[in-house]
Amino acid sequence: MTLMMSRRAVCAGLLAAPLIRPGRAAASAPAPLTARTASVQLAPPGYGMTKVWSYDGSLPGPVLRAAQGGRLSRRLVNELAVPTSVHWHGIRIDNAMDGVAGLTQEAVPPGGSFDYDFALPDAGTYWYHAHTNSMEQVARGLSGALIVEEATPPDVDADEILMLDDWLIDPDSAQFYADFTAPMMRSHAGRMGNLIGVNGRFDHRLKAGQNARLRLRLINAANARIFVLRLQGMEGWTVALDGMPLASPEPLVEEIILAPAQRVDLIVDVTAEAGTPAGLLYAADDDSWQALVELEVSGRASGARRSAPQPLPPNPRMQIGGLEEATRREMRMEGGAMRGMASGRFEGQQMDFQELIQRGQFWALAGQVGRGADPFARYRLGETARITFVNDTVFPHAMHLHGMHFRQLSEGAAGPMRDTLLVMPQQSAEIAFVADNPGKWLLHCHMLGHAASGMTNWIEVV
Ligand SMILES: [Cu+2]
Repeated sequence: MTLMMSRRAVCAGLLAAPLIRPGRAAASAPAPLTARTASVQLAPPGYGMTKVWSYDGSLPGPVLRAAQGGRLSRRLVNELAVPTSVHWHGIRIDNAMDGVAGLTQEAVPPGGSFDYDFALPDAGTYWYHAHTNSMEQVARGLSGALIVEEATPPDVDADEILMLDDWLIDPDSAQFYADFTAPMMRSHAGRMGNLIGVNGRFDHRLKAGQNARLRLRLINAANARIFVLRLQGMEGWTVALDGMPLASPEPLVEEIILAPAQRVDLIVDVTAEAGTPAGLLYAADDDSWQALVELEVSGRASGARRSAPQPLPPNPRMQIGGLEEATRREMRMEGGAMRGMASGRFEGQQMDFQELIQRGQFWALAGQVGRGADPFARYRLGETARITFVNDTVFPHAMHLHGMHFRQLSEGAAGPMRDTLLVMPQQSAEIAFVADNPGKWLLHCHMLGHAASGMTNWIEVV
């Protein structure tokens, strides 16, 4: 089922209002961030409005901006009819502020509020989203961008946030398909949308002149979709992944693969001449390349391209020492359609796959189905940890660690620092991180239907 898309008409925008927060805690009550219902024109003109769950009435929620080294302070006000909480994805955060209902805080009941207030050690592109029944709440719209600004930002003509998402909408009613527990989706690749868009719009557009230099901050906010992307009429570099700067900008020569929850910061130059096609393309389900963001090129920003960009300034604590002495553990990923598993531990009991399916569970991480009473591992504060994900399923999974960034180890070399790693079917991937943030941290698949049906575990740093 697909929605007919029309790019002709441009309807009223739902632009997220930038919000500048001072770099220190306010003495008075923090500014509210209100979770509430709203109606937005998500589908193309001709379709009705869609009822969404929003932050502050917009989809995505407002862009939150703050300076590196400062604090973010927001009062979540819950005007929804269900409990909720906010996770600040990728922030190396105080554990009490991590927003995981049932692990780091109690969910905020309808009519309740919760004050989030935390330090921002790292500059970069982050995002925030619901972490109570996140499978449904994120799909209904509860997410937004969180930008932590460098003291000296790179020299660009424009800094654009591109929040990629997809929505599963009934074309007759323009409302979300409300079966969020559909076993077919949970046991396969997850809830895929039939409407794809950026910043809450199916026809998000940019404008620039030839030779303009843009910083593009891509955020994959989709429940399950892995975006495969290509630039058209632009050339450039990857400068950061999951918020963390690369040691040196990497020329963009291949497709960009962005798994759910991952971010990539690009610095690109517009090479297209005025009036020629440009923008960001994505690989559609039928393998054709489709426009995701159209860039309208008019005039020239300058007579020639600039020289290659400098790396972004590094964030603190990006070194991972002690790899040889590190504790090594293996996390086997099991279950799902076409493979299944013999058994797993769910709510304290060992169950075979059929029993698990009857309880709506399809996946296991290290034999554990869903978050158990005991963590996958306990680490001493400051120790270096190594975990090998062994994907024994026929689906890719985007593994996300809360509270700390890691590096992937391959053939002895440590890759870029990330918080979410795509582990392909029948493959293994080893990560290493310094357990330098005390508390209880979720380690889960960010295909949210998988997380809700077994692929959620946790670690503890003490
Ligand atoms: Cu998964």
